[in-house]
Amino acid sequence: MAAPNEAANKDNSMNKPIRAALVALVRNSDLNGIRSTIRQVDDRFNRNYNYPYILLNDKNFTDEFKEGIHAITKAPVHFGLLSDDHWGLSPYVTEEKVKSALEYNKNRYIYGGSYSYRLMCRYQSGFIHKHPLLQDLDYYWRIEPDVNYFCDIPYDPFKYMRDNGLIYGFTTTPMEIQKTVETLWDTTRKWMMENQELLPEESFVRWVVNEKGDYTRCHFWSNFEIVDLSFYRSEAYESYFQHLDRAGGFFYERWGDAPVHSIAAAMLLRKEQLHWFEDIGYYHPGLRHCPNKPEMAARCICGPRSDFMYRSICNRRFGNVGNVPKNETLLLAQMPDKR
Ligand SMILES: Nc1nc2c(ncn2[C@@H]2O[C@H](COP(=O)(O)OP(=O)(O)OP(=O)(O)O)[C@@H](O)[C@H]2O)c(=O)[nH]1
Ligand SMILES: [Mg+2]
Repeated sequence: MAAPNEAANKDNSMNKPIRAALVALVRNSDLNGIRSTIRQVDDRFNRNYNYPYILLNDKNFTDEFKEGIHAITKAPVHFGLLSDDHWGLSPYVTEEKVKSALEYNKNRYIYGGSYSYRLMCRYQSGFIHKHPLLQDLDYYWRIEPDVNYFCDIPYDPFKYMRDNGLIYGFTTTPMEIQKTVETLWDTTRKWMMENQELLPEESFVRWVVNEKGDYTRCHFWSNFEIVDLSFYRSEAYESYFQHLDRAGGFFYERWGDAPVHSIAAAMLLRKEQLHWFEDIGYYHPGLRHCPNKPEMAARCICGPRSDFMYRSICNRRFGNVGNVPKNETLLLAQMPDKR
């Protein structure tokens, strides 16, 4: 049993206000889409809490944009501009090679030829948590334009994360398109071998690598994520991001922030620190999750018929695999990805 003082401290920290915000990277042209999202987040959850919204852009937000946002929510809103050293070409790649990679990939997969999409993925992987507007936050909840929140959320997910020692929360778990991440796992393996002291004693890495050493491409779809930001600020995460950036795959391939965040979470955290918000019904173009448990479904306006998560191979894998000790992780890291 905890000593009385410890118990009092614990109670105190449980009741302390949470430094958290809903954060989106958006363009001025996303005004309608992000208004729709904010309205739903307010209706479903935030009208009871008034967590601030932080909207970030690589260009100055227009007055029309700012007015449009203030008109839809009474929560505080902060508008931020990205700095040039965060939004741009990686210093480790050459323009010529990037140009030919975009040309080569333009018809191979969605956004294969898009330069700005790659800037966005690199930014969300390595820089968003360093924006000055996020520096005092303990948690962020990422939102995007044109998504739907189907269910009332009658509690505070940030508090739920904190009170349960959770680091990463998600709603959907798709499988990444192979061609966008051809060398991501081999690059990751290299980092693990070179930075063994940064690996935890136990991790959930088996979610992203199978027993043969092949990358499963399972990832948390990061257009929704609730994260304890100390994770992205950690030495291990930063070292991993720098290693990926040096390898050039954000530009030469199309490494997304979703597989990057997810590999990092699986490799550096334990299963108990990850949480599926099954009760948060969610839609982003392409995938839809609608809870089927009666007590959850009662709070939702969707039907579970075309739900993704109850058929998702990666969600099943999330349930089936457990933590592995570091020596096993290192054995897996020595196996080349044969796919
Ligand atoms: N400021 C800014 N935001 C961007 C840019 N590109 C994408 N974003 C934002 O980054 C987030 C992810 O971009 P999306 O285009 O939604 O990428 P996605 O979710 O992979 O794909 P779709 O939703 O299918 O287009 C969204 O919040 C976008 O508004 C950009 O060039 N500038
Ligand atoms: Mg999107």
